[in-house]
Amino acid sequence: MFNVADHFVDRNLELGRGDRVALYTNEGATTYAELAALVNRVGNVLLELGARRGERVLLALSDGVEFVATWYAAQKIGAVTAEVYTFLQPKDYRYFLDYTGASVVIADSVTLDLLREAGIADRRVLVVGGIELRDNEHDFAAMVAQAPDTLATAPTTRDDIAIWKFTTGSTGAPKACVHTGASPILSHESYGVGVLGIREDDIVLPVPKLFFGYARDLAALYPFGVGGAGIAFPERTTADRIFELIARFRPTILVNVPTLMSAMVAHPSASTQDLSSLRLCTSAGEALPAELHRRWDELFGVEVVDGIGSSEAYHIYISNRPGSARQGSCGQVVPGYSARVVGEDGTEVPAGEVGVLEVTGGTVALEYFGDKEKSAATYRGDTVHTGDLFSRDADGFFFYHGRADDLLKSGGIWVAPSEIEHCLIGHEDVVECGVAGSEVDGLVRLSAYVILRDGVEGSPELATALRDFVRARLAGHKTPKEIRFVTSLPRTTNGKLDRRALKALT
Ligand code: 3SK
Repeated sequence: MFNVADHFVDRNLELGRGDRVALYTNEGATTYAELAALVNRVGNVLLELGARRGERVLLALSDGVEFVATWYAAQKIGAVTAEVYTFLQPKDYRYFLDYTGASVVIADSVTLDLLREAGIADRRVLVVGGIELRDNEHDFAAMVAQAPDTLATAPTTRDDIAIWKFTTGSTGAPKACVHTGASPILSHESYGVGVLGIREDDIVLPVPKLFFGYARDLAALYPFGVGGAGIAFPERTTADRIFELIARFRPTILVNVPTLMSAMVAHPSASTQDLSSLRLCTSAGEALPAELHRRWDELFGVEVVDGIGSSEAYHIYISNRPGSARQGSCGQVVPGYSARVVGEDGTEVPAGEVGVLEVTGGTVALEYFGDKEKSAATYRGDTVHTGDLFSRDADGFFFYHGRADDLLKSGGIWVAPSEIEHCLIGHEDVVECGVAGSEVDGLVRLSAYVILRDGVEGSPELATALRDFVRARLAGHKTPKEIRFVTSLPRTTNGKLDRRALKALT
């Protein structure tokens, strides 16, 4: 028998860790004993509502103890967890309701009205947060209070489908990468313990929300695998909020993304913040520009462990190692994985040459649910064809060169927009940027969309200075023709730059 909830929650009770804190939230601390009992109660409620082994349970829920307990409860009854962003439009929720076919949905005050608008009268909805309910809706607190706090684990195996992880959908509708329960357990061992050295005294603060697997696993699975703790907070993440949470909870690991790292570095109070509780900060989701990494090191002195992962491969498969991180590189292959950089003919290219990355490992998804063609093009057994352009040096360090399908031809030569973005972010006034190409008279014209540091005004002079900055550092054809100053950039629900939406702006 093999069950994710047994492994990450109940095992802590068997190991005598019942009184240790598993989760910190705005409401206080939850111990492993309290969490295990809550998981059992919620599991009984899910069964009462009709959720069954092998069926999807859809979580449209803000971060907090209810999210974590419901996620594990669904695992414990052998259901399949599928979680979505809480700030979607009704039409997006409609898509996820249809695609998952979930008969039980968990909602809260943020998502309930949007789900109602999407149409959930035919589903059973468990609602967190004391809201006036309709016939098919059930109050989480009331049902949980009357449910038994013991629950037998469903007799699942390593090969049972347990987790759906959604792709970000920047190129088409989001698809679910279908994973068995073995994926988080293998990734916890290889990346959580093997690379980060996660341990019992760690407290993990995630910057992205828990619906994003990168954050959920690092804050609510991998610490639990060693008796450590995570932090979950429902508010939108800002640099201010992260500084406040660091001061309040004194976390040891910050699970970060480059956009928030940039916002933290550019924050007016950055130089006076006390980040001394942190032993490391992970970066993933997008490539970390070397210049941002350098500025972070200079300002905060908290070691950054940059890596690359994906929903297709479950989690991070290439990463720097604490103590030997290289700025500008995503690091080396995580134990348990192998990676090849291949050319168009599918054979490995020599060190230093750019090709497409293929990753092999035991956590690679079985398929994209409902998409045979895309699955066949992406997965071959335990290998995933990532579509990411990489080179590898003689020491086995990998360097990101953008996505193969993002390349633009400027001046007749292929250009990766991410290279220009990483260059621009090196300018002291730039906090975030995105580069897109549009066709003008059959030629590609590069436009850079730039968010400036607080207090700096966009002007024609600054635009010229930014173009000169790029021209001085990269080949001439990589200099954007125009610079547009903006206050926000289109992002996918996982916070990645939405290149399709950016292109639509040009
Ligand atoms: O970057 C991603 O898409 C990702 C997805 C799942 C787990 C980890 C990461 C970094």
